[in-house]
Amino acid sequence: LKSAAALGLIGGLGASAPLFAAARIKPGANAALIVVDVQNCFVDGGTLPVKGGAEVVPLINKLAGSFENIVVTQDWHTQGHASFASAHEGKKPFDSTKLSYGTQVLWPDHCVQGTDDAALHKDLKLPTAQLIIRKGFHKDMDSYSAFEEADHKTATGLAGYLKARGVKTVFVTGLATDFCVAWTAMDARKAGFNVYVIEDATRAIDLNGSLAAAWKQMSAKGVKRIQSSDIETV
Ligand code: VGL
Ligand code: ZN
Repeated sequence: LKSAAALGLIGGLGASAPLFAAARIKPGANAALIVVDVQNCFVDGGTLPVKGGAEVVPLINKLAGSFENIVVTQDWHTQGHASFASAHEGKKPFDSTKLSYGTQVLWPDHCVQGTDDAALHKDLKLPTAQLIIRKGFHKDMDSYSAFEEADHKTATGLAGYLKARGVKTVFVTGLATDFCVAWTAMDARKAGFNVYVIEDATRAIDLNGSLAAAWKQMSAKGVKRIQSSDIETV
């Protein structure tokens, strides 16, 4: 028989309290929260709404209090951008096409530079965020990832910025889980960071099974999947 101590029965825990709480993650000075594309375009009323997109806002606002380093991204397209179906004769939104760098899903016109649609969600409160990375601004190339554009060569500079500031671990949140969040998380691994995706602080587009595929690819690359309750709040 195990001792009462080994069973966790010491210390006056009430019957309803868990004997051992799961260890929570305390992000340190070398951790950064990356908030991906929480913009009007990706919530209801926007041009490419993600189901439940606005629900991530209060969670991200709360998580922000646990991080010294916060980076925000904005999808920031030119008018007539190559990722827009409207730029391709005979194509409809959610069709695909081949571009110089590979297959490109075609989207409704969205997140055009300087429009209200491309602005950050008005309830996002990240007063301590230090950097906003805008991406997808080359007319002929998309950039789901905050680290590399779709040719997998053109850097955004984010890896260098984070490394120069001593960041070793990133926690990725925002929209959409299966596109910009997933590509950002996988490229962060490629750049050598420890990477967590905080699942409940993301929402997905889920186009033809893209969400399940994204989790599979992320997991294969060593991206860890956690919930916001796994982070110690301050
Ligand atoms: C995104 C599709 C097109 C995203 C951006 O933020 O996940 N998805 N542009
Ligand atoms: Zn886009």
